[in-house]
Amino acid sequence: MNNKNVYLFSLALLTAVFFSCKNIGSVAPPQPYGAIPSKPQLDWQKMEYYMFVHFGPNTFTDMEWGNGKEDPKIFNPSALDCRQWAATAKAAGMEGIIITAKHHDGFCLWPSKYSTHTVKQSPWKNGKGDVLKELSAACKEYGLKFGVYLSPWDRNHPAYGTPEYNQIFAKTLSEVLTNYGDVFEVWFDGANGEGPNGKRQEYDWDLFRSTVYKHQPNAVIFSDVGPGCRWIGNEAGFAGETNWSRLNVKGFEPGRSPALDTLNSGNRYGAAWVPGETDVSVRPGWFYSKATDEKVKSLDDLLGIYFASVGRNSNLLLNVPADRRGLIHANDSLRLMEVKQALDQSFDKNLAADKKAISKTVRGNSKEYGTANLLDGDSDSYWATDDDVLTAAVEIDLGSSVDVNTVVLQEYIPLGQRVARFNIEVWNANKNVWEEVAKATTIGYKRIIRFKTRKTNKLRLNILESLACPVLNNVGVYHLQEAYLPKEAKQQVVSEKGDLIVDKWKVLSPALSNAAEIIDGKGSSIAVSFKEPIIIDLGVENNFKGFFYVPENKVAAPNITRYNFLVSSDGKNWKALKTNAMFNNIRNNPIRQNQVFENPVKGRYIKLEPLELAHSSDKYLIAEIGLLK
Ligand code: FUL
Repeated sequence: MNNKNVYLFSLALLTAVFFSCKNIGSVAPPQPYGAIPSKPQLDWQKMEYYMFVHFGPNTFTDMEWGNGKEDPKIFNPSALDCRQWAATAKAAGMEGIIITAKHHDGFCLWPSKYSTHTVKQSPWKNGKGDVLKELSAACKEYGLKFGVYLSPWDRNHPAYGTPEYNQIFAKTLSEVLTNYGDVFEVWFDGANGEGPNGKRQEYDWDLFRSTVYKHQPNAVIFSDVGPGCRWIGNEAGFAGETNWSRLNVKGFEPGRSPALDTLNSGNRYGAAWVPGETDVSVRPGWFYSKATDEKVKSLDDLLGIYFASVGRNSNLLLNVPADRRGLIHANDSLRLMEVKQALDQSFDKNLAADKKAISKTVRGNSKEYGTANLLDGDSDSYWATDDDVLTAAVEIDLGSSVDVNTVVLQEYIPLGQRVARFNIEVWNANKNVWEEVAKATTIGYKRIIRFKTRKTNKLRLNILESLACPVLNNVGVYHLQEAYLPKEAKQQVVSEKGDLIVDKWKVLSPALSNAAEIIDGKGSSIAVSFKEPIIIDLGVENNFKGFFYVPENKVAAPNITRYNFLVSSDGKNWKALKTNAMFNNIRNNPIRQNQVFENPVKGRYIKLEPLELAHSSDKYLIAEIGLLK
């Protein structure tokens, strides 16, 4: 070998040694822990916030649940423009739109071959319109994902309640899933009531699910129990403080789900990955009604919902109903823009970005898993500890003393959800001590923790309990405006403009000492024996056009679902104004129910007889009853 060759040979040798050493030194990544998300579930989780649009015959009848007997002629939006919906969703910072392609009334927003109760039978666009076509095109144009809600419960279809209906529903699904491009989520409503022939359907869920995957293998299927994502257990907009993305689904079906608090919190050791989705409406009901134009949720309420859903490891599906014109009403879109602005202001500046994070526990002492990964804005790089290290601390040096009140944490969920308990401390430089400002349980894909504003130059995250070595990909530190911090809970006010004054009223039944509370205008409820009706003496004859019932504001509480309502002039002879009537969707969305009679009535005594409760019990709950002027 000449000198040059010796030189080259040594170089090659050195390089080989260098690379093999690096291999020896390289540290294996953590193994996945428990159930983990599929690729579509991961992509779905990153969407975080998207729009629900309830639209259909109910928009034109002010109903929450249509009975399927509505004349399709009532469906006639005067200025339908799905591009306006898409533009609104986009400007609101949302990632997609899910449309009620078919609600419980059975009406199809596309010209389905398998039904005679569709847009084709409506006067809209002379029966040539197709809302799904317009919306899917608009979503594409605005870079939004498109999703569909389909209710298997069909109060119109003549085959409903027979085995044949399952086949029809599968074909209906196929139409929706093959004609409008990619569908990111298929939303199966678990509600199951009687159809036109008085029978309930035994759903063939296996058939429905396989039909979805056949046509849209990447779709995430929503239902009470997944398999793609699960209902969060309420329609009020909050995930559990503890929220695991795992769930035990064996033995359950949509409509036959685990307990609501299980849906709300998931199962710590659940066998399947079924992350939560929080669905809630921007208005009190799911469908548009002029009566709720002034009842669009406040910015405070919506931020509360955002932090209790996206901030608690859940996606947020916010319903913004289209109105009778076929447009999103200005009151709703303005509020959405306020929310967007508040979120932008809040998360514009990460005080930890490019600052320093330090931990004594880094996996294999390797840079690959170092704390810098927490602050680099890259969701695929993460900090992890050694397999046997289940508690750990990370200190964030903010460089100088600044106001802080919010911390965003994210686990690297491709490897599962692990952290079960943690706290956050800030450094008190005057006292030379760490002080706890917040503690919580799960993190998951994203956790946002807000606390009272503190001035500090250092924060510490302590992982206090983890089911396997913690693996986090992001820590953000923020200073939100005081207005965006948590508020004290407000007392529920239940009276409204248009209610009759209760001055001379007397509760004759139930004979309970606290019975007067049901006409005091406050939200707290009393429990009444199922056998006892509500009877009220108005003192004098009154004219009224309807009544309202305020239930206990808790999902599946023993509120009244079916009732009779009667009126009398003498308290002896009663006339029924509503017989075996239903409070629609009161189980899942227990809000004030206004019931209007066919014609205005006159009377001095009113009676509400409960016939069925949302939850079997010998007592029912009532917060308030009153009359509509
Ligand atoms: C519920 C339905 O009964 C409501 O009408 C609404 O569509 C809500 C999103 O799901 O189960």
